[in-house]
Amino acid sequence: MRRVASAAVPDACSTRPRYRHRRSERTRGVSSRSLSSDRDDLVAQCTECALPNERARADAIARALDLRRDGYARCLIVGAETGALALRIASEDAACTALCVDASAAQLARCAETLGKTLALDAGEDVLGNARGVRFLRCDDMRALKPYHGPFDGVAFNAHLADRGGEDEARDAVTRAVLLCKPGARVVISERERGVGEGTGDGGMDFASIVRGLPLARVGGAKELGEASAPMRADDDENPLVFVVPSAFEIAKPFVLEAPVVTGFGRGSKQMGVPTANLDPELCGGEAFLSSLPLGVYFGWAKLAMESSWHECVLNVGKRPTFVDGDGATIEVHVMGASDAAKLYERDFYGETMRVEVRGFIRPEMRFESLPELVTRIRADIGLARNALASGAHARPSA
Ligand code: ADP
Ligand code: RBF
Ligand code: MG
Repeated sequence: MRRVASAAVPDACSTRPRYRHRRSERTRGVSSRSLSSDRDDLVAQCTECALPNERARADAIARALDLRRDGYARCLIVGAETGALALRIASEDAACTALCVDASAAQLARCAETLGKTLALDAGEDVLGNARGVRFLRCDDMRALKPYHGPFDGVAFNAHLADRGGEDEARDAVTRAVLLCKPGARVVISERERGVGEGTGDGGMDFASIVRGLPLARVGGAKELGEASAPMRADDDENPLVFVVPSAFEIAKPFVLEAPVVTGFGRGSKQMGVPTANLDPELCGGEAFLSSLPLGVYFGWAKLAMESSWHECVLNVGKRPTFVDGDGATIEVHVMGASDAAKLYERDFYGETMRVEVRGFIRPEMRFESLPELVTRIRADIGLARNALASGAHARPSA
């Protein structure tokens, strides 16, 4: 049923019971037909649609983002709310810019209005807060965010994840954000207090299970992939969950893969410019071993049985969700030359045995919207692998 703004406005939104509402003079008589979603409709009907503790939460998030650590920083705010967080970042961190995304255009407009009003803009500055380095983007799927929107030094999930769906959607959104981050970036998750009215709070989400397998380390915690962790809640307004994106992840137990090179899908060299030697999965420890590994991108050292020296490599252990080519797990190793231009092998080596010493994890496997996006990301993975291997922490095997 469509509601019009002249209908009775309830004291509280049906979806956001903790929010306080007051009918706006501005929106009286405006038909919801001119608004693009139910959420917009709700936002447009009230002028004081704010959580009582939004300001305290914004302060806690801004502290946790620690954006000033390198002087200049760019951050992503997911969930505009009524603008307290954007305002905090725009007004206090002069060297920080933010991209603020929300599914609701009306919510973004509310946020922009807060910025415009509260910053007491000088003549010439525009009311959308753009002059203060905050940009707005309506977006209800994090996949719409492209690499050129980042890379980010910080991402804040601002009371947003629980509203948007279940744990799978939350994991997808966090994964997407992590992929747009620079190494060292902070990822901060803050949800509304749990259990106060239907549709509010983090709905019982366990963020430990949502971030498991993602390249994220709890700030101050161990830097190890898949570390066992107690359930984590994100619904304490003044204590959001804080993670850091490591440049590469330590893995608890480095492992070795050794198997003959088999033919793959014929795509790596020709379509992507990244040849991948596919190792026979049957001979790589079998299904039980492969299914115990987090699917994703790893780095390490590789060599053919007949070679005497080891080469840097990146590998994907996964099911290639970007393509429809069956969902069996494959192990694909791209052996890196001294530079991208220098070709390491001028030949194919199908049937030869390759040994890979896997040293670290870079990121989980993702479905990309297009082949160029996947290739761009693989190039970034190669750069991260080079840095990690050059750091000296992962010495070249001796023999
Ligand atoms: P396929 O789909 O059959 O795996 P690719 O297009 O992925 O074919 O190319 C991979 C093949 O290219 C490898 O099996 C190997 O024989 C050869 N190759 C040449 N240089 C490299 C390299 N640097 N890394 C991986 N494979 C390479
Ligand atoms: N395929 C995906 O669908 N998603 C990925 O995130 C992904 N990451 C990869 C990362 C690296 C470093 C490499 C070498 C491959 C990756 N692939 C990924 C696999 C890719 O789709 C595959 O190599 C080609 O389709 C050729 O089979
Ligand atoms: Mg291949």
